[in-house]
Amino acid sequence: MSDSLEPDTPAAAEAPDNPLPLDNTQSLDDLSAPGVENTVGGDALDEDAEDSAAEPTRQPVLLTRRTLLGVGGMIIAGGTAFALPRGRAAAPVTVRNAAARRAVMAMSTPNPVPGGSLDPLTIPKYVTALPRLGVMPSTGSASYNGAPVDTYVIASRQFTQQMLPAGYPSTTVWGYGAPSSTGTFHAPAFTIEAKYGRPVRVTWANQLVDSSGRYLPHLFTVDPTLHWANPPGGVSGRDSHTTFTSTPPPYTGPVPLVTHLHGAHVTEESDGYPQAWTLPAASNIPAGYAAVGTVYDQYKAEAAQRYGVAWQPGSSTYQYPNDQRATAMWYHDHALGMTRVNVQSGLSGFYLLRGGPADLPAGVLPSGTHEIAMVLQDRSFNKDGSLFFPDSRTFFGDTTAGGPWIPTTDTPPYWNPEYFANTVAVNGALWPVWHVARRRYRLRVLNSSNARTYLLKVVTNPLADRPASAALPIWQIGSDGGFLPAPAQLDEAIIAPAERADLILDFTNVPAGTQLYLINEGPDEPYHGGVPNTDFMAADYYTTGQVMKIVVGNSAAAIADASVPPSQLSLPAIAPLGRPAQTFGVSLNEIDSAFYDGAPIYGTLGTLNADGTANSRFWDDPVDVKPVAGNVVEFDLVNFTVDGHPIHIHQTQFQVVSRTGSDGTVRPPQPWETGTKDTVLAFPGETTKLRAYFDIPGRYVYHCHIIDHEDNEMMRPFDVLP
Ligand SMILES: [Cu+2]
Repeated sequence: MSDSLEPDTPAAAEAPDNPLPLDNTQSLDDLSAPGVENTVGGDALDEDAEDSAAEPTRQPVLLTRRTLLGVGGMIIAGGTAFALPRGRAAAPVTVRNAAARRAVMAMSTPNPVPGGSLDPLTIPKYVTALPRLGVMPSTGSASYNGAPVDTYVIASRQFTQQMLPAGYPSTTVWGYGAPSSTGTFHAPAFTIEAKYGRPVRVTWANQLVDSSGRYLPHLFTVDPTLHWANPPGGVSGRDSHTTFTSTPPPYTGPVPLVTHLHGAHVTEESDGYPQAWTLPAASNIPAGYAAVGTVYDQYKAEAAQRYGVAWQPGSSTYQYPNDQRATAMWYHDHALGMTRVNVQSGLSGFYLLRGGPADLPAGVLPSGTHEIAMVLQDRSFNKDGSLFFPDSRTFFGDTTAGGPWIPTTDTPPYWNPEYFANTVAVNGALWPVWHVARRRYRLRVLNSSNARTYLLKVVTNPLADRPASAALPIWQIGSDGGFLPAPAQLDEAIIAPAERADLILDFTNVPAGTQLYLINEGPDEPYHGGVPNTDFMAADYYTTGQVMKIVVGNSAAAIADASVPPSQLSLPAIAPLGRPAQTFGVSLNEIDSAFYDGAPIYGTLGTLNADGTANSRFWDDPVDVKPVAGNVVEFDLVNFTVDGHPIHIHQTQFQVVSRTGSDGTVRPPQPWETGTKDTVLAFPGETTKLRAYFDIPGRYVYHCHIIDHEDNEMMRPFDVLP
């Protein structure tokens, strides 16, 4: 299906240069040339040269979450509610003692995270040209309140795609596309291009059926012991937690889907509520199964009343007003208890909103072929090309192998607390190579990974010890909710799951022929802040520590670039939200098994008691967050766990006010967090303060965007009151 993708340049038949042994063809002198004035720390580059020449395989071996679970883990187990002194859970899980760390650094070897049967170290890197995601075709227009609306029909289907390099087997994925044009099906999906002030209406169709119209089972192992969509529960038991008398097999029935547009300002029936799912309109849905989620019919009626649309079986028609700041949103599946497996299968794509008062005039930023959307996803593979996903909790390594599980213990048999894969795909291609000209580019980056936070840096040597020296600054000009108030010049862009980063890379003064690498210094575990190899072990240098190669055009011809240099950009102002009329305290909690020491069995978003202790709340507990429409609302997210959690709130784009450490130190938001956001990293032991404004009454959700957490109780509904 990738034939409709145009590579950024003709598939540059470049020799594989898997950096084993080290690819160090680029002369460091080239980058010390006067042209690269923004290079950070020229002397540090020399350090890298020494490092890479002397001991190119050096990599610290720190203990990871996998080996240290329980050291700083939650103490409470079993019960459905718990209380814990503030800060007690914040003990670091990683080795912070520099001497101890250096002592083990000599043991360096490639250390990919476990995955499928295909060894990631054998996959050649930088042989596939970076795919450019196409534009999702519209089906035309309709009228709403006398004004035009762009219409789309977008289906979810199963198909094969070349994710591994040419010569390897293709991969069966799920993805979105336009049924009128089968070449548009791709994982990640083609981009919806939306215009400010012009609504978009999408009919989202679940077409996970075979050629005979019979439903397709999931690509991955679905755990029926979570609080999940549960179609076999029927109308009375859907969207519930089932009680089992023996450990059930995985669910292999028809798959519920519901699409959420992440970041959208939208009415409730079009938000993709986790219980608004539908099964495909398959010919063989088993008798007694619920075909739709609990609120599907209610929202179907609301959509008919509000927008005059009639939902057909197996689909939902949503309308997006596009009355918010220009930004990069993204659409993905959000079905209750199944989001992690549905998104890992490939169901995500960009939605770019342009124009309006919060956009820049045409020509100011690089555009057209010089603006490129990049979806980052970690994936593991089997030798037959299939995607790997854990089929047992045993994979996580923190329990007795093989169980016992629910109902003998409290531990789900298949769900894993966080999924980290061992390769990095950009726009569906593993470790691509991006050919650029000597000019500026605008990168719209989305982290659509299950649990992985990326710390992106441009370097000359992909195996340089971490933290590596940046060879080129990254200018971040926007985040989740649109442009920042001012450009931020960074060595490293930090992008948590579901976050977006609007970046400018300027190759104008980089010598032709230069080879650069986009690396990832984030951890192969949840990111809880800090410095690579001091506070956590950086991702494996040989696999998930690398993202993409960048080759700067060897043509001497200068390419006309009329875009404004990032340091001179003037970005649209953001009015700060005023004093809050309501405040909500939210506790972030992780509950461990009573049977397996330090083994998490779910996370929760709870309330705070007057004494600062936490109460877990579960998906179906009564709603306790009730902002009134028109109010500015403050959230205090108090993280009682050992992990950083990217917390996402629907309907709104909020402002990050501050983070308060367990020692009482208050920090302002990072420069790249000073715009409006819909997802924020809440670090361990800290209180993250947000201000949000809601103006659409209805039921929405807030949740952790480590989607493995979200799927297992770390999500709550909230009600915006009229
Ligand atoms: Cu989480």
